[in-house]
Amino acid sequence: MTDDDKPTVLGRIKDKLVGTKEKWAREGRLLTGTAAARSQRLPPGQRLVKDWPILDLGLQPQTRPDDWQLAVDGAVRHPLRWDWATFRAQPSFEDVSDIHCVTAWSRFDNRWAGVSAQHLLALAQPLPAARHVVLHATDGYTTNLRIEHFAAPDVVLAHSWDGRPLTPEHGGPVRLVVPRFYFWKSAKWLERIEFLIDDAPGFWEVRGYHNEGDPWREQRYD
Ligand SMILES: Nc1nc2c(c(=O)[nH]1)N[C@H]1C(S)=C(S)[C@@H](COP(=O)(O)O)O[C@H]1N2
Ligand SMILES: [Mo]
Repeated sequence: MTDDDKPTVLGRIKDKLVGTKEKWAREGRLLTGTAAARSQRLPPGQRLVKDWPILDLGLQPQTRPDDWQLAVDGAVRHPLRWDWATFRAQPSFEDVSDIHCVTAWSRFDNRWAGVSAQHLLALAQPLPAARHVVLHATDGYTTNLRIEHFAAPDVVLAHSWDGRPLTPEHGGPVRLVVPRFYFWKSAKWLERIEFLIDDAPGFWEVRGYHNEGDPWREQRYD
């Protein structure tokens, strides 16, 4: 293949990894068949890790902060376009939360710093009819959330983890963090937040994964 063929982003992803994860969804792998109260810190079927695994489609964009932009558009009164300086000029927000990946690892006490989703919502002002959000990432990945879940007080557009800039492999310069759901909802390399009236399932949601992804209800697959 020559460079001129310009393979699409999704044509270069780890096909094997994607196939394996689709198979897990079909088989219902890891399901314990139990739900748990959120007061149980470790959701059913999860095991605690101390390191921080890296999971993605095999493309790790290396965007320098100076080249990064975030678009906020769709069903909003005030579309936004933030470059790095504008992003960093927003009120800063910190939150400590747990990670729960659908492949069964959980990691407690991650200290995120960035801009809160609530601040972004206050500026962008979604239209009353807007019910859904799609997160778009530089590697071609997408994932969807209901607007009220995006609006939760612990959702952060994170630029730092444990006091250090987010590394490229973990989604820097900016990733989303949505602690309430499995970690696939937390889009790395965030570049666009699209507000929608109708739902639009994302990369894993159209490949057998649950539309909502609540770990305590074991919403791994659809
Ligand atoms: N842009 C993008 N975001 C993504 C993914 C991805 O492939 N691309 N993978 C998701 C999945 S399945 C997980 S578990 C987490 C992994 O984040 P980490 O590599 O920082 O642990 O990122 C999520 N966000
Ligand atoms: Mo994941």
